[in-house]
Amino acid sequence: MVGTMLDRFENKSCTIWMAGEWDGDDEFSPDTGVATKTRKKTQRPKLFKVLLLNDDFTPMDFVIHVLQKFFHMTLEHSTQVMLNVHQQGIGVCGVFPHDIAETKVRMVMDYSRKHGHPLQCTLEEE
Ligand code: TYC
Repeated sequence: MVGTMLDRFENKSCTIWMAGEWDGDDEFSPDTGVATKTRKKTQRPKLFKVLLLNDDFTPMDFVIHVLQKFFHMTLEHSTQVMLNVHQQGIGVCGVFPHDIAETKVRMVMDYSRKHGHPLQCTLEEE
């Protein structure tokens, strides 16, 4: 007999039923109980650029400060990024999964409003 089934073992005091299968030579192989279900590989999360927009009113020093505070940039790097946004109109502060990018945008916007500056920050899928 071949196939998955329950086998019955008798001993003096009870009957034990085991899950397993019979092979062609009348050998019974009990199930080991180890789950072997295959799973899909985890997918990489979509990434989003956090963008800073230029305006005519936000002080350069404040933009540099924001880049250091929220994007952990050095003074040199934050100055470069700020000047790039100032000249090109837009620039990337960093690339993150969606929830982190969204949080960064909200924190930069809230902080800028709190300090009375119109600095704009947004996100865009990579
Ligand atoms: N253009 C601003 C100024 O001349 C400086 C600035 C740079 C503002 C980058 C916003 O994202 C910005 N004071």
